[in-house]
Amino acid sequence: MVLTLYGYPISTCSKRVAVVLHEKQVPFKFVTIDLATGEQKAPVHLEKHPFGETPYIVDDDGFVLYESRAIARYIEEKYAGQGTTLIPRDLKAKGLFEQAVSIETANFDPYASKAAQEKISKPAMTGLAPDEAYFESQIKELAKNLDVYDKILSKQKYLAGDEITLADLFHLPYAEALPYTGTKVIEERPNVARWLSDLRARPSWQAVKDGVSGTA
Ligand SMILES: N[C@@H](CCC(=O)N[C@@H](CS)C(=O)NCC(=O)O)C(=O)O
Repeated sequence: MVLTLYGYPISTCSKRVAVVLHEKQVPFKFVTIDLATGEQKAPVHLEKHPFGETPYIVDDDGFVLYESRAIARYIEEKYAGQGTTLIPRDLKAKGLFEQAVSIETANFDPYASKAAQEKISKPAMTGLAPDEAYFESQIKELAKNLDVYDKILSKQKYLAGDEITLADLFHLPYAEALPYTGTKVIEERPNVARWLSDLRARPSWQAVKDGVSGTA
């Protein structure tokens, strides 16, 4: 048996897990849960993910885990000696990694995800026009935070130092989506732009950015 990732090919959270599986060179099966028809709320999936969301994994021994960032950490620790090292082992480097993870969750994801959902997912899923004022309010907050990112990234290659970590990869799904909203918050900040262009060029991201598929 191999690890199975249950998700939706173009969903940001499924891509967040898949990019890590590629970095760690872990073969996986991919099972599509059709978000467009609400399949994630079917009892068979609620049994595994009680919040009725995607993604979740069923590991080769039957172990079930949901929440994309928790899955990413589990994969990194299970396959610590394989592929790219994505969580530092040294105490202080690990502290800086945890700091970077918190920055992504507190200062990037809430604004980037709401902006992308308003401008891209809402019209695509409901046919409703985006609320431009709401979109702009999210971009304004994000821009303030990205100014700080730009300073941090003027001194180091990645968010936790000079080595790539999960904290960097966690940004990729919404960083990829943002330019499609028409915003220039990334390209207007040279160090942020350099950092993301480096991450987006990685073979792991190239393999999943247009849609996740299994490798086993
Ligand atoms: N914090 C969760 C978020 C999960 C989530 O929002 N998943 C979305 C796809 S990106 C989903 O399944 N939406 C369908 C729904 O909520 O019904 C994670 O990172 O895994």
